[in-house]
Amino acid sequence: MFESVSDKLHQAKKIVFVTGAGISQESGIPTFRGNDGLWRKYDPMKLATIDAFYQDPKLVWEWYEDRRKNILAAKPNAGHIAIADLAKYKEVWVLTQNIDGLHQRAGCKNVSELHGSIIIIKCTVCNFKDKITKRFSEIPPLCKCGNILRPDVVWFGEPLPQDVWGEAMMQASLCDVMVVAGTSLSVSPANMLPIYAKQNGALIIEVNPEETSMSQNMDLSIRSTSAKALPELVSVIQK
Ligand code: BJW
Ligand code: ZN
Repeated sequence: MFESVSDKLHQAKKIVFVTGAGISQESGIPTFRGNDGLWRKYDPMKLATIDAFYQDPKLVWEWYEDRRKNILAAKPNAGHIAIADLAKYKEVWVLTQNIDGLHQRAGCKNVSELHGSIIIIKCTVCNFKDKITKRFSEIPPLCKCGNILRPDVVWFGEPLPQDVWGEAMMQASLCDVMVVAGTSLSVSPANMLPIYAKQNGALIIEVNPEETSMSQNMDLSIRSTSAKALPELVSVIQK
């Protein structure tokens, strides 16, 4: 799959992965778009905006509690593990749109969570923020200060955490190779990252069973799943 770019992969000093829901699909976590995607069943504007949250916090929280249960029971797959293995002997950075924490659970250290984390819960009013894995007995859960808690994720119309986005732009601009895996690249500003990498002359590889809006701009498109393709990418570098 990757033989045509093996020299560039070997020479690369910094490899950045931009990942999306597709990389966790083989861990049993549904994607958003496409035939089996969450947005086929649910309206994003009723679940993934701050207005929707304040309009019906119970509905939004029930959706998140279901997803938290599934995500906390899920395990990293061969795609997550391959990236973590590569990081043992190459400079690797992961810029993920995922909120599931599976890259970190696979052992990856340099992970920027562009859209936050479903495991971190924060208060809508005070500074409370903590990792909480237990199920909440009351929905919506309340903070000690009396206000509603929310998952520390980025909803539509909300800015990405400034420090995380700053780091992501820098990593994308400095890499020699960018691997874009399991994302439709339909959400901004994350979909700008391959453009920053390209502007810096990086080699850009896409791993996705389907074509995306940026496939034409890729140096190589691998039409396969990430759990199949990413271990192969790592073995080409190891040879
Ligand atoms: C596989 C596979 C396998 C399958 N192996 N591959 C008009 C109105 C309002 C807003 C906007 C607008 N136009 C543009 C915007 C901006 C908006 C946006 O981009 N909207 C577009 C949808 C149009 N963006 C935002 O609002 C962002 N914020 C922002 O811009 O702030 C600006 C601002 C500045 C200052 C002040 C205020 C604001 C925030 C975006 C937040 C996105 N949030 C979500 C939910 C997170 C929480 C949660 O999960 O509950 O993030 S939406 C959802 O989409 C989630 C994902 O991270 C994100 C990206 O999806 P992803 O990962 O690409 O998944 P899919 O499903 O799209 O694709 C999966 C891919 O995998 C497919 O290609 C498959 O083929 C592939 N695949 N199996 C490999 N096994
Ligand atoms: Zn509070």
